[in-house]
Amino acid sequence: MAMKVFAVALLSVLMGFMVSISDGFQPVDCSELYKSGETVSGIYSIYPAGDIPVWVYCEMISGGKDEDNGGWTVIQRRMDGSVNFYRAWNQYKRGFGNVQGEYWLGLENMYQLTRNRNYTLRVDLEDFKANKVFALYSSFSVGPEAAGYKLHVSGFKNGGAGDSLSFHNGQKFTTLDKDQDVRAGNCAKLRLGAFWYKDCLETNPNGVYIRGEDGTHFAIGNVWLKWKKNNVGMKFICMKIRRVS
Ligand SMILES: [Ca+2]
Repeated sequence: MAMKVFAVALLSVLMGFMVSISDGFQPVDCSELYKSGETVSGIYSIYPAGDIPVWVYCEMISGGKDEDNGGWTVIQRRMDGSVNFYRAWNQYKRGFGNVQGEYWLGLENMYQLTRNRNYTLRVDLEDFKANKVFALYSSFSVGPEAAGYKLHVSGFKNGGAGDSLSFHNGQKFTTLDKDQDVRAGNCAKLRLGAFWYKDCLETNPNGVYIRGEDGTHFAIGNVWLKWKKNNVGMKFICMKIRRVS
């Protein structure tokens, strides 16, 4: 089963690659793929910065009014704890993980995507009791590395999750080996993740996959405080962006 899934994924990646070679189409993101007629969710190659392809998961499903149309580029996803997210700066800069499952797209890719284009951000959350909520932000961008890959997020619209991200607006990105937060210590080390930490957090999407409620340590899980307490880890958390046309 796993081999089959892998083979199908590999095939789809190769096909996507061949298609992009054969017709010269180099989509910047999943929004462009969607507009070009791709309506099946899955793995595609995009070109955030020109010629170098990057594999991403595209959510192409159009449906409910909250989803609007498809064309979402997944920039972060946790779903089973299979990938270690406690990583150093270069990993968070370049991206890591498995685009079929858990991954981080990379700060440089996020910067390249959003530097001259307008994006909406949607954060999907699910707890271990199958409750699903989301938060929408009408504007999302990441600044250049020279300025610390600052987060710019605004225009919150509630989908039941509450707003745990505006707290992080304007913050630089902090990893275990690069402290750019405003706390005396390093929030990545204190909260075992990497994020646009402040002092330190209202959400910790890249924290430890603690599988629900666990009060052993303070706020180290992949938590979202405006929905659940700081000791409740999400079953599913996904950050995805879509072009505003
Ligand atoms: Ca600090």
